[in-house]
Amino acid sequence: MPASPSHIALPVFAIGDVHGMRDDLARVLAEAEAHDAYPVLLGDLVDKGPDSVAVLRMVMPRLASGTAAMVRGNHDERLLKSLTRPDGKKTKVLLDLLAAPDGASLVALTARMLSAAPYWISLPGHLLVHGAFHPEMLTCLSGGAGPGVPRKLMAMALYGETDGTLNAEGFPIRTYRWVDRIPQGLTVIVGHDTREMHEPLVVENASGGRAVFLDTGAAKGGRLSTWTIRA
Ligand SMILES: [Mn+2]
Repeated sequence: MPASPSHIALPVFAIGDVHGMRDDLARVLAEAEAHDAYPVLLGDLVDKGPDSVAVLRMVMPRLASGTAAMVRGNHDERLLKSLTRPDGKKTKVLLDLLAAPDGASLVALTARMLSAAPYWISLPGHLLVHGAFHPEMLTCLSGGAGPGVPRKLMAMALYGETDGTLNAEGFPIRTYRWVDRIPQGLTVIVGHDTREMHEPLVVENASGGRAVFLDTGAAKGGRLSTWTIRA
């Protein structure tokens, strides 16, 4: 398994998809601090909820100082694209950022933060990724960050696993065959999919690998959940 990012110390507080829920994020960051735990956000910081800009303001200094980490979600990726392609579509979050008194610097700092965000983070016995796991994430020399991450793994990390078909609303149908490919002894923690409201869903496969679905529907009528990885 690739080495863990050296600045991340256990215990870790994995934090599900925040989706602009500023007050919920403030609460769980305070909880992490009270437990002396290191916060790792599972991605999708923005969109849906009331204040994505406040969420970015809360997360940025922590990431910059190395006192928190994040993996990249599809909503973060979409925002990054809208920040770095001036001729592209302006998302609501980009317009909100630009409307702030310090808009220009906020845009630059957000772009820097999101472009540095890895696609997954490996910790002892755990892998944290927004969408879905692929076994090659365990041996990929990129360690989950930077331009060396293969496209296939990027897509799994950001969007999860799909079977190429669409549902009645035109969205790709998500599949979970990847859960069966988690090796024994590994716990994969993902966001992205609201499998259960309120409490994380834990699924164990036949080999003893585990998936934890941590998105419990913050900004979608559920709550923001955390999962503690102990030393
Ligand atoms: Mn997502």
